[in-house]
Amino acid sequence: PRSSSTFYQKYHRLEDIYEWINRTTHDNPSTVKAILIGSSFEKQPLLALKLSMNDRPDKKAMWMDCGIHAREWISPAFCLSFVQHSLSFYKQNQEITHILDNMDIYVLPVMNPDGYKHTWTENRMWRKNRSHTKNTNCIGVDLNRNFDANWCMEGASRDPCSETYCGRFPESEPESKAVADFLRLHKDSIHLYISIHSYSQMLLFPYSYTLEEAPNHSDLLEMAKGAADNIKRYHRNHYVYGAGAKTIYLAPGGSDDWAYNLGIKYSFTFELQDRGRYGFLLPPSHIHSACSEALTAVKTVALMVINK
Ligand code: ING
Ligand code: ZN
Repeated sequence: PRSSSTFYQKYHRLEDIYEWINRTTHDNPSTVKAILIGSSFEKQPLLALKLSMNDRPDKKAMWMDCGIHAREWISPAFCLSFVQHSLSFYKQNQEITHILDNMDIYVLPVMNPDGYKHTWTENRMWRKNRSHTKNTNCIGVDLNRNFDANWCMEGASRDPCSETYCGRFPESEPESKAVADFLRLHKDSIHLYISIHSYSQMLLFPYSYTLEEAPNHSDLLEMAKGAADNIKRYHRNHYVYGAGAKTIYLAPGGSDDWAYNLGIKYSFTFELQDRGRYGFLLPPSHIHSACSEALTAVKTVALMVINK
């Protein structure tokens, strides 16, 4: 059960994550709400949690999604541990208390439930969602190429069999459409967007679809550097940071670039552990350190956004 301390040191199948969402809302009725933002291609619910500790008017908010890519298991594991940390250490830890007093936090633990389920039952290395395309036997769209940000240009593929297939049109997929719709609806309050991936230990920010610098590049660079410096200082681990296109590769249609262009000026993609030894197959014994580092990064940028 969720109460045992080892829950957050393991990976969990989809049904167990839904059960965890249910329990978390029931155990914290005044501070946590589940929001159904849509449903997946296979009709699994897309459930986000809203953490809100007070009714202060005009409060800022942040959005964090995990599990866009099915095989990146450390990502949903982090969303769960982040919510657990927030609820356990509110009024205990000064930083998380300051963040929650000044921000509502939306967390989508599994953005690609169909793909995630598939990695537990059929193919551990599946990346895309599980949608069907006419006239091909190939399945799935890369949800992080399906957003309307220079959609399907260099760095994505029009081939439905490719791992970076961009889909038939921007937001063609119910999973990306649900997130985009939610962000459009809440864009006036959401000041910080974070998407959690693995692996490679990188703190990335816009743009990934072009080599041009974002208008507030120096702000984003300072925030990512602050996060990487804190990870180095508190966890003795190394994270590379920078604009996506220059740091990793050109990739159009990504969620962070799209959120940025929507007006969410602090927008990040964090690539968690490791740097390639285990890759997507990060052993459960590494979950704790990977999540601690990611927590440090999220706290660092959230505190900086509150003070802007
Ligand atoms: N990396 C990301 C990917 O979708 C990325 C890199 C970040 C692309 C931001 C676009 C925008 O390829 C992984 N590991 O998925
Ligand atoms: Zn990914």
